[in-house]
Amino acid sequence: MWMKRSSLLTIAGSDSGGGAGVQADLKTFAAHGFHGVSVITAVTSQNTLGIQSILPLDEEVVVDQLESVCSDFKPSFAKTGMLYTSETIEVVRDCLLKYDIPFVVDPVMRAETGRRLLLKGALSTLESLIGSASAVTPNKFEAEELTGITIESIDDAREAALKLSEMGADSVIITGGHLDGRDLVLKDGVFEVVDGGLLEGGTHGAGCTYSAALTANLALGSDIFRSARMAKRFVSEAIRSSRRVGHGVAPVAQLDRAIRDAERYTVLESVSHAVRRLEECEECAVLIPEVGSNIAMAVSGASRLGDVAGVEGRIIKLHGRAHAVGCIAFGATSHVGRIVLAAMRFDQSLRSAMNIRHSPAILDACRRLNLHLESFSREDEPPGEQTMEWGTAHAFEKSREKPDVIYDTGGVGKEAMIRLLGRDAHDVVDRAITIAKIVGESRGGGVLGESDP
Ligand code: PXL
Repeated sequence: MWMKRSSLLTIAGSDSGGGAGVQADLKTFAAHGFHGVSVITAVTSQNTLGIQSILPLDEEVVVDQLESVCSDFKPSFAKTGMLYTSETIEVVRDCLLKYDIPFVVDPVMRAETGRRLLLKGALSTLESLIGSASAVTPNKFEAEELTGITIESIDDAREAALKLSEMGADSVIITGGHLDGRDLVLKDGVFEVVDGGLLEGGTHGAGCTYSAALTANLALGSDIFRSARMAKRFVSEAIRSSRRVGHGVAPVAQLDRAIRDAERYTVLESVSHAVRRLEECEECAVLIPEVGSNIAMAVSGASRLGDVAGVEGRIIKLHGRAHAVGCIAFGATSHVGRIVLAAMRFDQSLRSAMNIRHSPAILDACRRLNLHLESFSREDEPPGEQTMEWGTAHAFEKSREKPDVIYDTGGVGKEAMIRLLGRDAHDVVDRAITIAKIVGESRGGGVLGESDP
């Protein structure tokens, strides 16, 4: 019976912290649309602060797992990570050759903390596994240990890659976290450098994620050069999306492109709808400050302004109504976008904000709604800071509970301002509309003009 091979196999250690190893590989396979199967070689007890213990599993248990998955799923590709002992490497090699499964070797040797993930005496057995691999993906340190060549330049990396290909691997990629972010790919004597630059973000699990993404792209039928470019793009995004989930190094976050695109669409819809409600609200013009207003909302895990949607060209007051000047787009507001990004550093669920006019009546309405208000003074701002980031962070640091409203009373040439925070754009605009109605009622039901007290 012909069967499409749609699963991928990882043979690696378990990382209880969910950042590297089997966990990273399975998430990466899933993000590429594959069913992932796994053979665990060792159980590491670890968190974002480091590895507390390592328990290698007996080779018999490794063989049992290999037989279970290879005999049924017929994985189209496999990848290896932490193998730890010579005995494990040998049984893994035998099984992959027996079932004729092409594989990528990520020659995992040490954790970031320096702890060994491959026993000293196992290096030469690992070399024999590399000899049968479709691709081997060492970082600079692993390539140095495997070849004895010190790598300080891309030319050194070329020499090391040639030596690794002489071991028998079809292709070699020396990954560039330590080579100014460049990866060097070699196949059949042809080199390609994949640029990337050094990225900001947590990197725990980046090596595993890279080699798993490479494996997925090879399984999808791309050649090694394209697979290397795609894997680089995937891991870069995973590093940028990393979150500080523990007290130490942030693990990378593998995001399914379709899910991410769907979330971006939902955010745009949410901001659009909120803006429409604001424009339709008769009382809301009172909320628009001289400098204009904006409503921003970020995707979950946002870390840059490109992840925050808002109104291009702001919301202004026109013919007694709030009026959006431009379209809703990501990266459209740096002012309110920075407030959202700063708030998310304290509470990831606070993904939306709107700046509104400062007035005693509006502050009073916020208090009547039992919102938690916090303020900052521009005079306290240290030189060289971005006001929105500093002011928001300062308010959170001062506050004993999560602030719903952050305001300041202005400064030289700076309009005083109130910022409403919320979970999403609907949440924020609900509050804005309620505040505007309260202010309107307290003025005797009339629509407010410029002279709100
Ligand atoms: O990133 C290398 C790696 C691979 N596999 C496991 C790990 C680590 C790093 O800590 O724990 C299980």
